Amino acid sequence: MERKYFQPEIETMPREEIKKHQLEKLKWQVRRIYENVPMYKERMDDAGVKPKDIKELSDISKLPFTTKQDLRDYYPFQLLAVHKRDIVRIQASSGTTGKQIVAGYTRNDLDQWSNGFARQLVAAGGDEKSIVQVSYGYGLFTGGLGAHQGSEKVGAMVIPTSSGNTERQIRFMCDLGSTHLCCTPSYAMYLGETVKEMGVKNQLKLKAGIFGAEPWTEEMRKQIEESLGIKAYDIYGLTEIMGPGVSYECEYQQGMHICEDMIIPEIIDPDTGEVLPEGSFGELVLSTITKEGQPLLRYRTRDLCRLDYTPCACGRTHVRMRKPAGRTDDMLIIRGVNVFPSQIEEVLLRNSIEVSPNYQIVVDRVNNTDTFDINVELSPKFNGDVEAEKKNLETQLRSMLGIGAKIHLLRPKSIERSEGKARRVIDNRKLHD
Ligand code: DLL
Repeated sequence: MERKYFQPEIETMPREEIKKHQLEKLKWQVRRIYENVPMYKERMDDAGVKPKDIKELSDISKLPFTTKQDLRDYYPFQLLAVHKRDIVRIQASSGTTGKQIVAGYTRNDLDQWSNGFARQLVAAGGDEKSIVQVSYGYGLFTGGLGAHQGSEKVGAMVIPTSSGNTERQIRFMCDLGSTHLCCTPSYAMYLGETVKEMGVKNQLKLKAGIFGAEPWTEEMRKQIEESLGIKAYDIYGLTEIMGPGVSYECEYQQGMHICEDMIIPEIIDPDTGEVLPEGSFGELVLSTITKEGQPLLRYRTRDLCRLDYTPCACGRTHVRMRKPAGRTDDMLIIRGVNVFPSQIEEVLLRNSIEVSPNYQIVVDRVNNTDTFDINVELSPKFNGDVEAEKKNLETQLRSMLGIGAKIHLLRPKSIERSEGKARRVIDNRKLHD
């Protein structure tokens, strides 16, 4: 019989029990952090809050926030709550701006993280007979090793191809009969494109894909599913908390279940820091309540989403987060208007017969005015009027964004493909600051 959950007793735990478990772990975590991490002790003292003040779950809002800047300021080991010798792995993220940040994991932390990913693989129909091709990059980025160790935990056969060397990837996929593919959605799009060119779609044994690490739209999901003949699942995570597996989709795909036995989520107003009522849209804040190595309290992810506490048909009781709509720091402000790359992607994918979803946004400032250009590839089948298509896209974008952008339609394959996270935005304004 097909396995439904990886850890049924945890994944379907009644909500009252989840809350009890969370309160117990939160008290434990706050106490040890206060005793072992000087930054937190100082901040809690400044805020006049002691570990004994955490009496119920809502007391979490008394605790100070943690930001990415803190991870930079206390780089590399000053936020560890254990001795360095207990750390068995370092993962890091460079980001597009700023200094490196690192995250240290104990053996137990790695085991828990593996459980997070394993829950996703099983939810995506995986089991010990599955053949999982991991095409996320291996190394300091958490995608490769996270998917790898989680799949091994399920007992699947893992093919650690990492990203790149696309035709060879696809040969392996056909020859070894990979059933599950793990990579970024942009790389999945590229793989789908190459499968088509190689004419090998009928040789694939793929059933499902586990894609994350960057925002992607429902339209992109449809294209990937179509090109590879699979069901595509969304997985979320971040280096600072744990890589892929912080949250994951079940077969109903109505948001990603957050591993609430390990993490307490909150939604705050990104401007005021105030906790918002259930169901509100805002910034996701995460507290790691079981992590030993580098636990974080109220970490501001910068990701914007909504939490959904309504029951899920899959039987899992852990809260679902809606697909992050963007990041507070990804948001572009162009001529005073807030623009998220995901809005542009949505328009392009709506027009997928005429254009491909490969695009790049270029923003600059000329004579104190922002310029806003979007390079888009025409689809290989396009045989219409280029000028008319350009006008059509410009009109749709104006109505979506509220400001005008200049569209440049390019020949197919002229924008560089991504093997990891796609780089969609080139903001030249920063260079002049
Ligand atoms: O991207 C971890 C990961 C690897 C997740 C593989 C999923 C799969 P970072 O490089 O630290 O870690 O980037 C974290 O990526 O704060 C989000 O802004 C974004 N992100 C991650 N997953 C998703 C997703 C990994 N499913 C940052 N949808 C996060 C939208 C995502 N954005």
